[in-house]
Amino acid sequence: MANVAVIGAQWGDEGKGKVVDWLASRADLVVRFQGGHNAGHTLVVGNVTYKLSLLPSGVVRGKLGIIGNGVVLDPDALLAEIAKVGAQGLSVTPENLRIAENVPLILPLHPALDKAREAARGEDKIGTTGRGIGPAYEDKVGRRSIRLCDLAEPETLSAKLDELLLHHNALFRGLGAPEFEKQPLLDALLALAPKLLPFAEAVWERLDTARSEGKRVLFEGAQAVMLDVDHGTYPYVTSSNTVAGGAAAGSGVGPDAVGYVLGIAKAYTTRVGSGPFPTELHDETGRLLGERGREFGTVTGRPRRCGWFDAALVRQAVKLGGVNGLVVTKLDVLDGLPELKICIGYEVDGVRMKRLPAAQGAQSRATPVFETLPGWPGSTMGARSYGELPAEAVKYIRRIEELVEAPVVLLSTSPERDDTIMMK
Ligand code: 2SA
Ligand code: MG
Repeated sequence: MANVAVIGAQWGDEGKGKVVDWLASRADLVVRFQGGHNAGHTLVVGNVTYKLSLLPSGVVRGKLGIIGNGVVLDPDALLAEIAKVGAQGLSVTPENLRIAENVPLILPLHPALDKAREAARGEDKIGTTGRGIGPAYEDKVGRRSIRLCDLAEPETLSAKLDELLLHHNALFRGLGAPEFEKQPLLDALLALAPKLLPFAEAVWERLDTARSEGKRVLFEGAQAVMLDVDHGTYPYVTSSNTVAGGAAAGSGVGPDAVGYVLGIAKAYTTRVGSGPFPTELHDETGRLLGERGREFGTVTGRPRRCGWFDAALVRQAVKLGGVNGLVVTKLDVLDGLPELKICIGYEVDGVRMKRLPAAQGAQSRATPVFETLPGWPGSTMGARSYGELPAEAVKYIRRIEELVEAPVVLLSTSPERDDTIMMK
């Protein structure tokens, strides 16, 4: 089996956690390559539910978890998550978790700036998770980040903090928000050093060695292609590259290290936060999807917006993300609906388009062009074989395959790991 990358093919929360967990049993290492604790992966293992944000899902299955350099790491959030899963009986130590020494850190000033900016945007807010993800990536690209390895060099750390605060305090002053003092930040980071540095290493080297030994690597994406900073619904995106191409740069391997890209899509569409969502439903059906699908953010608890499956959007994600095969999740949420709509393209200012336009205004004016399919009676919940599916459900999946131009290789019919149907 080739090394697999798992990525979201919509706007996140497609059920990647379950699929990654399913694949983790076949891998030796599981690598997070972008995002941070804005991600929320729910894993149901027997009667234990793990809600992971930063930890690679593989640690739940006894695999080596790796946090790559493409992630932005909040040290307090990491230690809190380690303590939380520790209380559930899962011990996370440098034995089963390694962190790229060059990973940029999220400091308390990052969520403060994130929230101050969102407040200043008012109605136009992005709807971020408020975790400081965007400001932390800005500092990385602006060459100001404090990185994990800096904790081992107090003098470097001190000088870098001066530079960082020069930049940030000017922003805080502009936003009328409280400024940050250096000494408490420096003290906190030096206190974190002995807790974090034992996890730090050149993970690119470990991955290189692992690959030469024939070990299998699973790359675990967070968020989704339509939230990609380059290819998503900008500016309503997260600040990292969520496409599979990000796996290489975000962990320090060549592009050939990713052999197969698995895209995950819900049988309908959801989105949290602001931004365009052509197939969004503001009616009873939308509420029904949210209720049945328990559509609330894992991290922030925010209700998710719900709508019909957007095949034009997923097709775009398939192409941009390099998706080789698709997993469709939460099919059971559609059980019993009399008819189902699938978006096959958009109309923008009277012009038919097969893809979502790039410009912000045009995206917000894009109205969906629908095709209607019959629903199915009865339940697909927990189905474990193709034969258990109603004919209309099979037809729905087959039509999705045609429209998104990728095969549906797996179908997930409940949060339980074993309620999964292999389609090919
Ligand atoms: P940010 O915080 O800067 O990354 O926010 C920017 C946009 O990215 C969206 N975003 C997400 N969308 C869905 N799921 C995410 N993770 C959590 C989850 C969400 C939660 O898995 O449930 O708990 O609310 C996630 N993370 C970021 C975000 O909504 C903004 O649109
Ligand atoms: Mg999620």
